[in-house]
Amino acid sequence: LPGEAAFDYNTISISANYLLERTKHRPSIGIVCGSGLGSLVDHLKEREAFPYEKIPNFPVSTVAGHDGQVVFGLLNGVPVMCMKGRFHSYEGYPLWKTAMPIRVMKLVGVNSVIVTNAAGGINDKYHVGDVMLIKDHINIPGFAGNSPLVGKNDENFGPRFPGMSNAYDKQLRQEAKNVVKEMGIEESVHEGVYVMLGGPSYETVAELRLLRLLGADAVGMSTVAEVVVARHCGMRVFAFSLVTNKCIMEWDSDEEANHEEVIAAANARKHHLQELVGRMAARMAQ
Ligand code: R1P
Repeated sequence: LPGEAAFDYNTISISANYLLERTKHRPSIGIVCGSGLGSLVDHLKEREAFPYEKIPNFPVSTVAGHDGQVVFGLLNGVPVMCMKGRFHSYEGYPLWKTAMPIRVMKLVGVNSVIVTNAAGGINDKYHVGDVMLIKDHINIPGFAGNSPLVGKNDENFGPRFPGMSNAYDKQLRQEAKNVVKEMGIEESVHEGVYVMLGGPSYETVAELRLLRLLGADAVGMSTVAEVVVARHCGMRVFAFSLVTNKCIMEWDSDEEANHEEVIAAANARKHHLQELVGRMAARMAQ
């Protein structure tokens, strides 16, 4: 329920301990897979998967393209903990619950996260299949007092008033630009600002024009709550959006955004993204 109080440290420890007792891996890197991006973690070695339904206190995934498993394994030899399926507030979850897996990651021992999403491209230089390294976000639900940190602050995780001006680690963004160069995909990679809306309806043309005026380059319905919670508990964050559709910025267009095109675009780019994530995980582990 939207007003429900966030789980406390002990309740989240129960979820983390369930996993720690069952996996041999001890990852310091967490990965959140966006819509259609679950295949990012399909090639892990020594893979161990735990369905969300089995993990105590865990929410369940209800959206197509989000499987619903915590997956541990080795990515380029680096132990990682992955959310193959994320939660969104439009599924009926309060924001703290959509971001709760980040706290579970923290208690498992994760200190850096890679957060991915499928997003609509607002910036007219962006094309379907492009990647946007996220350099900042605009937290629209936060403007109205809807934050995953609302409620009693748990000092075990972090301070009452966490800073957000360096939410997207500068050094990791620089590393990502180096990786992108090595991969030879600079032409289709940008750096920009992600804006979060509640969804689940896609944006109107007037809303998209407003978001463009505000300085947003890509729009989606996730990521920000996870990043706020990760920063609150002191994790380093690297995040990117895959542009899965171009936002319709003109009135009376015959086109309309749909989730099928989002999944298809994600699927088409999965190999590049697997490589990007793999190379970043290797660098983040150093
Ligand atoms: C819309 O097609 C869905 O795709 C994106 C939006 O946020 C929305 O949930 O999913 P992820 O942000 O989980 O990638």
